Amino acid sequence: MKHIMSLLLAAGLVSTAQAAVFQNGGFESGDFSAATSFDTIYAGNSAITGWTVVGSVDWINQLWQNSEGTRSIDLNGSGYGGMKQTFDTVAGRSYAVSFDLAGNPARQSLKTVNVSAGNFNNAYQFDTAGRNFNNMGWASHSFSFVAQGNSTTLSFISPTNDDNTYWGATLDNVSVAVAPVPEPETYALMGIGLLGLLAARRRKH
Ligand SMILES: [Ca+2]
Ligand SMILES: [Ca+2]
Repeated sequence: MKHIMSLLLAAGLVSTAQAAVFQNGGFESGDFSAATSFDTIYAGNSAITGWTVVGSVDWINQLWQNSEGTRSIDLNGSGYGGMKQTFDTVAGRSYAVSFDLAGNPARQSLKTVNVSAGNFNNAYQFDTAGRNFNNMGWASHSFSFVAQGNSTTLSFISPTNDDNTYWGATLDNVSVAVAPVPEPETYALMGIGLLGLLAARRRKH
């Protein structure tokens, strides 16, 4: 049996890789080291369950109003920063992502975050003017992407500039779900609509 298994492994017919599902989108779980209002986490530290830190971020613990639970992320810890997570996908399938965005109001300015996943890439902005720790003004965003392979990396990167270096865009409540596939009836209706359109165009000529 062992022999058969190793043959299958060698042939690439079975995989020993653990399935990685998207997790901890609200940044609630992990090894929070300090009983403080925030903990600066640097690249290479895997304290935040499921996530990879780019540069440095601040893991916020009740310092300000979160959009979900008691923790969230300041994407600029002490300089350039961001968060990435890689999870299993099916190539060619569409996924829906949603997230809540605000900004560290300790520096009033326009915050920017570059978001990418699969074939999707976009920059989002949040203006912290008039906001404070008790009134963060969290804004919900959503988008969909098409997976390019059997795993996808979702990333939120905050560029560094004078106003973002220590006080970045803030992130909470990230979710990833398989986007609903249109019902066959929808395709049929779309087809009929398209035929009608083509017929109408032909009549014009
Ligand atoms: Ca949270
Ligand atoms: Ca910070």
